Parts: sequence; C-alpha cells; structure tokens
Amino acid sequence: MAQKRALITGITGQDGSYLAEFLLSKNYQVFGLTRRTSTPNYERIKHIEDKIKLLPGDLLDQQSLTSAVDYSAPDEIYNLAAQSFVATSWSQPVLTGEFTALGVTRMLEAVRQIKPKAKFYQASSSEMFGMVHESPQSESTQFHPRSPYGVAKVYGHWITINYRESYDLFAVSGILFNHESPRRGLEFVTRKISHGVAKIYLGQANEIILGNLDAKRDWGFAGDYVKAMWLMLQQPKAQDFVVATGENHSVREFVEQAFKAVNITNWKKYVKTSKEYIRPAEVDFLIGDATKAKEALSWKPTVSFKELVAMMVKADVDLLKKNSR
Ligand code: NAP
Ligand code: G4F
Repeated sequence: MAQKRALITGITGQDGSYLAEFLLSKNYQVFGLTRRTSTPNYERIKHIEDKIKLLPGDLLDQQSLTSAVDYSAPDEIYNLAAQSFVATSWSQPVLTGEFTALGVTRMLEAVRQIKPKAKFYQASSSEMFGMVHESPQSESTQFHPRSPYGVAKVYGHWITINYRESYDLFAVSGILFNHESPRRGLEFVTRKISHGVAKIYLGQANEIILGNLDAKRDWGFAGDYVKAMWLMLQQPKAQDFVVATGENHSVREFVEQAFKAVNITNWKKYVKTSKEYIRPAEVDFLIGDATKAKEALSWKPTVSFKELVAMMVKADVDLLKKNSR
C-alpha cells in the first residue's frame, strides 16, 4: 500500500509534536507547516526533525496555505494551528479571530481548491461550551463561549461543518477537552504549576502565583488525544466527536496533587493568588461525555489524573536538574 501523507498545521505546538510522532509510528510521510520566527522554535520536534518535512506558512497568508497543501498533496490534514491561550484572547481579540477563526476558513479553502479528497481535522475545543448549559457536555450540548478564543473556536467549528455540508468535504471537528503533558506551554495553568512546584522542590523558588483556584477542568494526557484525532479521520463517515476523560478536578486539586508528587504536604504556604490572573469572564466547570468516541472509535484515555500530574512534575524536576548542570 502507498505510504499515506499527512499535513499538520501547528506542528511546533504540544499536540502537533505528539501527532507527528504518532503518524510517523504509523509510517506516514509527515509534513508540518511552520511560520517564520527570528529564532527557531523547534524544541518539541527537534528529535524527529530529520523524519519530517517542514513547509513555510502562516494562517494569515492564504497563498502560503494553498502552496503547503499543493506541495504536500496530503491524504489527511490536521489543522491544529491557532492562538490557543485563552487569556491572550482578551488582549489580542482581533488577532485571535484572524488565526483561530478565519485561519480555519483559509485552510478549508486551500483544501477545497487544491485537494478536496483530503480528510480534514479541525481542532475544536471544550471552551466552546463556556458557561455550560448541561453537564457532562457532549456533541449535542449548546455552546456558550466565554472568551474571544471560545467565540473564534465556535466559528471554526461551524465553518468546518459548513464546508462538509456545502462541498461534501470529509471535514471533522474534534471537541477536545483540556489535555496536558510535559510539552505544555509554561503559560497554561497545569505546566505553570508543575514547573513552579519543581522549582520549589529544588530550592529555586519559594512561591507560585495563580488566579482562580476553583475552576474545574476535565484534564487528560495529550498523547492519548492525538490518537483520537487520527481515529476520527479513519471513519467511513465524517462526524464530530467529544474527547474527554469524564472526570474533572479543580485547579486547587491539581496544585495539591503536584506538591504531593514531591512529598510536600504544607503546599498552602507556597501558593499565592493575584488578580492579575483572573479572567474577565471565566469558564468555571467543564466535564466531557466521550461516550460517542468510546463507542464509535474504541477510544479511551490511558493516563489518570494522578499519573498525569506526577508525569508533569517529574519531567520538570528532571528538566530543571539538567539545565542547572
Ligand atoms: P499550542 O501548543 O499553543 O500550539 C499552537 C500551534 O499553532 C503552534 O505550533 C504555533 O506555532 C501554531 N500557530 C499559531 N499561530 C499560527 C499562525 N498564525 N500560523 C501558523 N501557525 C500558527 O497548542 P496545542 O495545545 O498544541 O493545541 C493545538 C490545537 O488544539 C489548537 O488549535 C488549540 O486551540 C486546540 N485545542 C487545544 C486543547 C488543549 O487542551 N491543548 C484543547 C482543545 C483544543 P508557533 O510555535 O510558531 O507559535
Ligand atoms: O490552563 P488554562 O490557561 O487553560 P484553559 O483556559 O482551560 O484553555 C485550555 O484548554 C482549552 C480546552 O478547554 C483549549 F481550547 C485552550 O486552547 C487551552 O489549551 O486555564 C485553566 C483554568 C482557567 O479556569 C484559569 O482561570 O485555570 C485557571 N487558572 C488559575 N490560575 C489559571 C491560573 N490559568 C492560567 N493560565 N494561569 C494561572 O495562573
């Protein structure tokens, strides 16, 4: 059988790097879209750089996206690129809309014009549920986004469905709940905590400053979630799926568990809160119902909350030790 070809936008990000590894393990030829930066930011993919082909492009630039689709001639396209940090979406709402909303249309246009038979995955988000209308949230739960990011993702979600219905593209949307890993950006709360705890444990810091400790998220492991993306594109029919663990925890519980991983019990003395990290509108409570993915894709998470926290803290302790050698 001919080797399958996949194009990943956002390959330098957390999910892009795990997905590239996963597709290489399935013998795909992997192409990745990267935007120009003054210094290279290939930290997450440097171990596989010689096995993939990087193509220049930006979600703001239609021609570069069209060229990338043309050059890679992909069987599957994973559109993971986005301005993905919710907090930044209030300080840069227009840019977030350009990347995270209209960027999806630009990608879909490239597919429609150049490779309409390619299967397309859109990285939708549980942030679309925002102020939740029911719990747990499933594919049929109404959206009520609470940030410019969430609003942009709702647009991306519906334009994907619209291109499926208008042009008969195999275009699917994965509504993924929060997924984390040692490769998570340092600005997201889980990695901020694991890195902060590791520093405290090693005597390199004495506090972590956070925002809302009461927010609850359904946190899974990113490595498990990229497999679900791939499974969605192997189905006979294009459909949307929720991907989640079905369990949620507060930020406070994450903190407690992270300190526990390094045997620190009196964690309260190290944790402060600041208004600086409180959002203009909060998503208080997310918990996903992934029954459809479990039944149709035979997908299930393999890493528990405790294991995820321990994995992240350990990785940060190891990283900090290595960097201080
Ligand atoms: P991430 O680590 O922030 O990665 C985002 C990627 O998008 C990076 O490779 C980034 O490139 C790229 N990018 C940003 N703007 C771009 C532009 N204008 N042109 C081209 N590339 C651009 O995000 P992630 O956690 O891997 O998430 C992947 C996708 O899933 C995102 O769409 C996110 O919104 C969505 N999502 C994530 C979660 C989650 O919990 N992780 C849950 C639901 C949905 P640079 O390296 O150059 O910045
Ligand atoms: O880690 P977060 O920044 O992730 P958030 O906002 O849930 O978004 C992530 O998950 C979405 C899926 O639901 C993705 F679509 C999105 O791209 C991203 O990957 O914040 C989680 C919670 C929030 O309630 C926030 O208010 O943690 C709370 N929090 C408390 N203190 C903090 C902090 N968040 C950050 N980033 N930093 C803090 O100091």
